[in-house]
Amino acid sequence: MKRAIIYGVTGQDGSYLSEFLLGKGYKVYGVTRRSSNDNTARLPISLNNKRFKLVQGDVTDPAGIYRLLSRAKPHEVYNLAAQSHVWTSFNQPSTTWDITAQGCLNILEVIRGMQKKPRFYQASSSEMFGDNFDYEYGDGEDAYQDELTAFNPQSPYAIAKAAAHQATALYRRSYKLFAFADILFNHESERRGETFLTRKVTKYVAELHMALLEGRTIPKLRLGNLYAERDWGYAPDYVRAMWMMLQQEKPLDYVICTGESHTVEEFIMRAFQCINIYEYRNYKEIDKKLYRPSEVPYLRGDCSKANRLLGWVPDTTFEELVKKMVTNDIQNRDRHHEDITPFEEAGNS
Ligand code: NAP
Ligand code: G4F
Repeated sequence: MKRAIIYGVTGQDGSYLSEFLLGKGYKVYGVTRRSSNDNTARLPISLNNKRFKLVQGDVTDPAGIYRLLSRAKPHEVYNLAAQSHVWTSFNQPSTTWDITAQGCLNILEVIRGMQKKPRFYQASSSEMFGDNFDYEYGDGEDAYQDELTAFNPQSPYAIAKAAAHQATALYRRSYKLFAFADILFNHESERRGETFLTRKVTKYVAELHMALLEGRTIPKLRLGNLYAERDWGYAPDYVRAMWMMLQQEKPLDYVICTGESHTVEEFIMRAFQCINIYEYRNYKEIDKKLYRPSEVPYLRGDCSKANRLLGWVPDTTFEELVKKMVTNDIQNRDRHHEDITPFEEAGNS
C-alpha cells in the first residue's frame, strides 16, 4: 500500500488531498500542529477512514519531521503547510518566513538524509510573480504568467514561497531528489478560509440572504482593493493536479490555473447575483485598512504545459465556483453564527 504524508492537512487543500489519496487506496499520515482549539473541522471524511492517521507535527520542528518520516517511510510527502494569508504576512513576516520558507527547507533536508527518499511535492504560488507578466501578441492578445515568467514577489509571503520554490529546484538538481514545485494560481472552495476574499464575500452574501428573508439589516461588507485581477479555480481540481504531478517519470514544475482572469469586483457581483441582487454597491464599503502595502494587480496563468504533459484540465468554471460557494454558505448558514468578518485584518498604519 502506498503511504503519503501531508503537511497542512487541516487546511483547504490538505483536506481535499487527503480524501483524494484515500480514494486512491493510500495510507495517509495527516500532520496537524498543536492548537488550543480543534482544527480538524475540514477532516470529518478522512477521520472516518481507517487508512487515515492524524499525527502531531510542525514544519518548523526539524527533529519531529525526521521522526515522522523515519517511522512512516512514506512514498510521497506533500508540503501544503504555510502561513498562507498574504495580508497577514505583512504583519508577521518572520513567522511567515519560518513556516513558509524554512519549513520547506526543513523537510527537504530530512529527505536528503534518507536512504530511501520519498517523492516530494511543494505547493508554490502565483503570488511569486508579483507584478510581473509576459505578453502574448496576436489575436488573443493578453498578459499571462507561465513557467518561464520571472518572479517579482510583492509580499513577505511571496518572498518566502519563492525561496521554498528555489530550494525545491536546488535540491532536485544538486541531490537528485524527486522534488516538484507547481505554481498554483488562486483556488477556492466551500472549505476556503473565511478571511480570503472569495469566502468572505460568499459568507456575507449568505448572511444577507437570510437577513433579507427575515426583514433584518446587517452591517455593510468591508472590502479593500476591488480592481485586482485573479485567476480563480476550484480546489479539488488543483489537488488532483498535485497527485498527477508526483506520478510523472521526470520531476518538472508546472503552472496550475484556469487561464481566465476576473476582477475582485466581478467575483463580488457574481456572488450577489446568486441571490438576485444586481446592484450590490449599497451593501459594501471600502476600508483603506484592507489595502495591502503592495498589491499583485494581475494574475492569469497559462497552463498549456500541464495540459500537454499531465493531461490536466480544470473541470469547474468561474461561474460554477461562485455558485457552489454561495449555495454552500446559504445551506450551512445556521452552522456559522460568528461574525461575518471573523478576522479583522490589521491596517497599513
Ligand atoms: P490553508 O487553508 O491556509 O492551509 C494551510 C495549512 O498549513 C493548514 O493546515 C495549517 O494548519 C498548516 N500550517 C500552518 N503553519 C504550520 C506549521 N508551522 N506546521 C505545520 N502546518 C502548518 O492553505 P490552502 O489554501 O489549503 O493552501 C495549501 C498550500 O498551497 C499552502 O502552502 C498555500 O500557500 C499554497 N497555495 C494556495 C493557493 C490557494 O489559492 N489556495 C494558491 C497557491 C498556493 P492550521 O489548520 O493549524 O492553521
Ligand atoms: O483572497 P485573497 O486574500 O488572496 P490572494 O492575496 O490572491 O492570495 C491567495 O492566492 C495566492 C495565489 O495567487 C496564494 F498563494 C495565497 O496563499 C492565497 O491563497 O485576496 C484576493 C484579492 C487581493 O487582490 C486583495 O487585495 O482580493 C483583494 N481584496 C479586496 N478586499 C481582499 C479584500 N482580500 C481579502 N483577503 N480581504 C478583503 O477584504
